[in-house]
Amino acid sequence: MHTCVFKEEARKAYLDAEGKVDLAKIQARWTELGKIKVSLGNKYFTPAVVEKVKSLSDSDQQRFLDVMMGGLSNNDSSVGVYATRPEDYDVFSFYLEPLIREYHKIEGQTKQEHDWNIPVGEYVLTKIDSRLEKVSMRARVARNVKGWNLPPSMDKDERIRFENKMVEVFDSFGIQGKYHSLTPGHKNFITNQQADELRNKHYLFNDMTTDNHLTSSGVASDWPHGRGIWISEDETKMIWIGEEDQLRIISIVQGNDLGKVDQSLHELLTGIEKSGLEFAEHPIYGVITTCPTNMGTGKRQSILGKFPNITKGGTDEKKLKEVARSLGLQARGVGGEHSNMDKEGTADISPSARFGVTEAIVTKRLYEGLIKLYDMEVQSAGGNRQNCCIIY
Ligand code: CIR
Repeated sequence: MHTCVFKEEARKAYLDAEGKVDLAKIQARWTELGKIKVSLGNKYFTPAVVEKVKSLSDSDQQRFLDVMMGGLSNNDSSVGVYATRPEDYDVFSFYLEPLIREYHKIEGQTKQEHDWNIPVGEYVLTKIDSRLEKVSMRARVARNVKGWNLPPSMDKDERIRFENKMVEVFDSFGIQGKYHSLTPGHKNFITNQQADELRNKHYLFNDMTTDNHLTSSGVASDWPHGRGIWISEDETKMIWIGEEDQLRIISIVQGNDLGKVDQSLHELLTGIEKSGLEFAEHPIYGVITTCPTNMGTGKRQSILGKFPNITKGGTDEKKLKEVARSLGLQARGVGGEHSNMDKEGTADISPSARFGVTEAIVTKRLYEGLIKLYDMEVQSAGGNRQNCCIIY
């Protein structure tokens, strides 16, 4: 079985005998990785960046190494960097800014705007196909709270303090629900079996120590301390604590009106904000997230659909991914970003853009993309499509 390496161990390969950051060792590893796959973190580790890093303090150099640990430790990284604290986006802007601009295709002066004005009754899936009556619709936003380190550099104590701070919020923010903690000894602790039940319902995130991107970067350190999930009484609103971001705020609605998911999500988000928590926000990039790919709105909105014809019975998921990409959408298996599709071609479809679009535009893009995608599914079925949707 593939074993994952944790940050403290993995980073030793890039230190000198005195424990200081050794830029030559980092350069050698990026060169080696360049023969396998060039991540953005690799591409932007230029001679000018190296010179700049040399002028940083020892502790900032250690931080800089931490930012790159995910990329240095994984042959399959496409991005290869994670922020370790909100300030990294400014302190290391000489490295991260061009990388973010390339990933999000940002040209010229851009500033992230927010707009939660999303109509109910407009983006209705039954308008696309009357059988899309009850569809599993989800939206989530990634959030981190001002004044706290991001998950890659939280220590165990900070993770536990953050979890307890959130429990206070849940006790007072006015939406009925229950918190389930994975932290041993926590008053809301749940057993592994209970956690697996929540995973089977696709509510709770997976054991993070099985993903080398998360372990090597420090995101998964101290697992399972400071991790958990709050679930509303009606099981339509959820909040993850301590995954890739400090908070993932989620709404799940079974239905056909995309605007209703946003309404539910926004209600949850504003409930948290009213409790006095201030989210980390960058003046240009919008919400601050651990992975630069989520910067902007931090919003990911999806539906679960079946595409047995485009995928030829689930055997050609590449085709669905390609078609989706051409429409500005991403298609994933139901078990997360790197999971496979089943024989009915069940896929989670979401717009790819995070930055430079508002929350409202994300919903509009999902709806407009789905019109085209379902049209292509019908065409692939020779005009007679059977399956259409799936409920989770
Ligand atoms: C990579 O660089 O490929 C991984 N760190 C994953 C990047 C995609 N973003 C994400 O999972 N949030």
